[in-house]
This record gives sequence, structure tokens and C-alpha cells, in this order.
Amino acid sequence: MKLSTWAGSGEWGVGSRELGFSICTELFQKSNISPIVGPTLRVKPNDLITINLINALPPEPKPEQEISMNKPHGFNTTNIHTHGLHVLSTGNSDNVLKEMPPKEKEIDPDPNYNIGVKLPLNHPSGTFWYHPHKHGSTALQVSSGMVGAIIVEGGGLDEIPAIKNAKDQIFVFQQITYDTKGEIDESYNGFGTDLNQSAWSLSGRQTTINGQIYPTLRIKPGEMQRWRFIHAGVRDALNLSLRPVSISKRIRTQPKFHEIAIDGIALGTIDSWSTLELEPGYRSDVLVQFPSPKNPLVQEYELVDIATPPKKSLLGVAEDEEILAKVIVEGDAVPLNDDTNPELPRKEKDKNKDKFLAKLFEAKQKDAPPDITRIDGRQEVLFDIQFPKFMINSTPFDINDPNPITLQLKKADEWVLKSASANHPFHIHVNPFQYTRKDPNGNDEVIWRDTLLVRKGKDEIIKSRYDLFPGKFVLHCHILDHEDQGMMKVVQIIE
Ligand SMILES: [Cu+2]
Repeated sequence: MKLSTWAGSGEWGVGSRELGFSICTELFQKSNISPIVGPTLRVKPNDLITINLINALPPEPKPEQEISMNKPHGFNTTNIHTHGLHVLSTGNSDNVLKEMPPKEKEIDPDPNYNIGVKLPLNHPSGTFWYHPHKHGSTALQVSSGMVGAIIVEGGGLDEIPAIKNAKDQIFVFQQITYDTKGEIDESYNGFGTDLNQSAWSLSGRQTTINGQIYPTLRIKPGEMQRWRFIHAGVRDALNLSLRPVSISKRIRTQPKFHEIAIDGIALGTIDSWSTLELEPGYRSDVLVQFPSPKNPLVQEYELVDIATPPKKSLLGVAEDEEILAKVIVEGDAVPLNDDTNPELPRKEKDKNKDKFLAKLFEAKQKDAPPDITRIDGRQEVLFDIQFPKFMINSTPFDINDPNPITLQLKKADEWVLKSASANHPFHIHVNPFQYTRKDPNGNDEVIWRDTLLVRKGKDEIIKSRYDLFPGKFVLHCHILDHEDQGMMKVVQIIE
């Protein structure tokens, strides 16, 4: 089928705090001026986001035989998921078990669907995103262009003067799986259902940023900017790095990514990385600052997805290097000033003495959920593929699952995440989880996430607490063609 995209009626977030928005699922046409990415939704905690979703895709073709739940199907039927938001998953909220079909007959009007997502007052501020999540067509629609950023504003990080002052740049990375005709292959062959095939980089297609191939960004020497990375691709990791192209001899250091938030939640400190790993579904907010040469030479850098050997890659196949964007550093240098443009990095400084680090720490205290200190039980998730079965806990997805994972509201569990076959990014809706990772210095660091890569044979331990929202939702693999083929599980939170 043709690429489909989400056209929107502009940015959200102006005026009243009940934010109405209309988005339309439509086939992408060359004459469209809208890019192959949805509009950015800017919202605040306590907002009620109302979405009028118009499904303007053509009627579903009548199936020749009965459709199997775990075969890709229903490509013109959609819905919407607000990835990472801590919101209700039932009714007309963030309900991915609801289907929003197109009109039945060509002559019918396009159907409208009303969605209302209420953010709690204490919702973390940060970088989130939305995409369709209709089982059977999720991968096809997401890799067709139906993706957009959600920015929750007004939290602790946003109130830090230097960050408020910094230019905010959103990067929605997409891997649009078009074929030589500019269409999406409904057989899912373009996704490489055979694990040994079709690494994204070998296909020759390019990762886009906000719907553009190889865009150029401009920044002044010494200027601090906040870059919000969203990995909205389907089956290829991004290992981001900044590489000098033409550069003054005086500058030898490679600029780093100074990470301040992960999956929409403030870190409480700054982690400086030369290479930043983003798996499908991940977000990372980083501060960047390029050196200030003593002479006014223009500096040029490339944002690169570096080559990855099979052992380290998502799908166990070598990934070639991909150049994603150009960064031109030019203009008058911005002076370093602790209140408006602090010098990065700060990590080795003393948090108690350094004002900027202390503010990052305060932002976490204000925004992030309180640490999980009490564990009430234990849960287990096992990913496995026994071709053609894509399974979690030994069964493929069943929307009427007789044994859903059942959790108790207000309780917290430790989860063990395992994979018996291949690597899979685990994603769970509604509540984020705590995870201990290694910081750039190799020390343990407790962070919040909603998506985490689980490698075959390497068990991961997370902790999650179930606040505010009872109801049914899902956990799944964020290689979305795995999800469409059954790697998803019903979860329910009961009171
Ligand atoms: Cu998977």
C-alpha cells in the first residue's frame, strides 16, 4: 500500500488547557506539503488532551480467508498510543485495544474518533511520542510515517534558566520502509521477518529526522542547545556520535552528548557520552555545546549512526554507518555564563557546590516518581521466537488472554526480563520502571525508563510501581513487526 501519514491542524498548546486537536490518517501523496511525520503536541501536566482522529484511509479490502490474529493484517485500521505517558489505558483514553477502522464503502464519509487523554497533575515533563498501535498493522503504519512527538512542558528541567534559555530541537528519527515504488510491502518482507535479512542500513534507505533526509542544523560556537532524540524507527538501533568534518586544528576534542533525561524523565544529573545508544522506542534529552575557536573558522560536524558489529547490534547482523545530519557551527560565539549558558560537561564537578548540577538534581526531585523502595512481588517476561510463533511467556498474543499478567494497584514488583531467542526492546504501557545501568564512568546509576533492550541470554531486572490507573493494557517487543506477529501480552492492573 501507499505510505500513510498523519496530517495535523498545527501545534497544540496555545491558550486553554483543554487542548483540542485533529489529526487525520491519510495516504501520503507527493503533492502533500506535510512531511512524513505528525505534528508535535506540546502539553502540560493536568492537561486534558482531546484528539479528533479522522481515519481517511481507504476501506479495508474484504479478506479472502479468515484473518489470523498474529499475521500482519488490517492495514487501514488504526488507533493511537501516547508512548510513555502515565495515563489511563481504558475507554477512549490511551486504549490500544480499541480499533478505529476506515469507512466501509468508498462513498461513505471518513469516520471520526474522539480520544481524551488526561495527564495527572504530577506527570513528569519531558519527551514522549505518539504512534498507532493497532495489533497487526502497527509496524506498517509506524514505518509508513504515522509518528509524532509529544512534549510535556513546564517541569523542573524547563524551569532551569539555562535550559529555558536554550534552543529546543526535536529529532524524530524514522525508518520509513518504502520499496522501490515508494510503497510499503504488505507482506512485511521489507521488515525482514527472516532474522538474517534486511538490516536497515543494508537496504540503502536513509533514517529521516522530522521527515527529512540529511537535514542541516546551525548552532553558534559555545551555544548550549537541548536536543530531544526520539527513536521512532522499527528495527535498527541508533548509536549516535558527533564527528568533526572540517575543523580548526585548535579543536581536537569530539563534542559529547550531555544527557539530562531518559524516556521523558529527568536524570537528576548529567551523563556525558561520546556515543549514545537509542533502541526503537527510546528517548534521550541531551545538551550539546560546540567549542569556540579563537578564529572565526566555520566548523562542520556530522551526526552519525556509527557502524555496529553483529555482536552489539539489535538484530545480530552488522549495521553499516549512516550519516544522519550535518551540524554547522557558525556566527558569533556565545559567552559562557553560569546562569544562562553554562560550560559543559559538569559531571566531575561537585553537585553540592555546582549550581547547575544542583538544579538538575532538584528537577529530578520535582519531576521523577519517588524511588521504589518496597517490593511486593515478582513478575517474569520471557521473549521467544519459534518460527512462525513470536511469543511472550510461551504464548503468542491473544486479545482475550485467559491468563493476563495481573498486577495490584499501588503495589510494586521486581520484574525479570529474559530472551530465549534474539534481542528485543521491552516496552510496557502506563507506568515507567526503574533500572540500574552503568553511567559513563562505569558506576551504577538508577534511572527511569519505559523501554529497555533485552539481549538473548542477558536477563535484566527492573522495578515498577502501579500508580493511579487500573485497567487493561499491554507490554510488548518494540521491534514492531515482532509485536504484530504476536510478541505482545495483555496486562491488567486491578484494585
Ligand atoms: Cu522482538
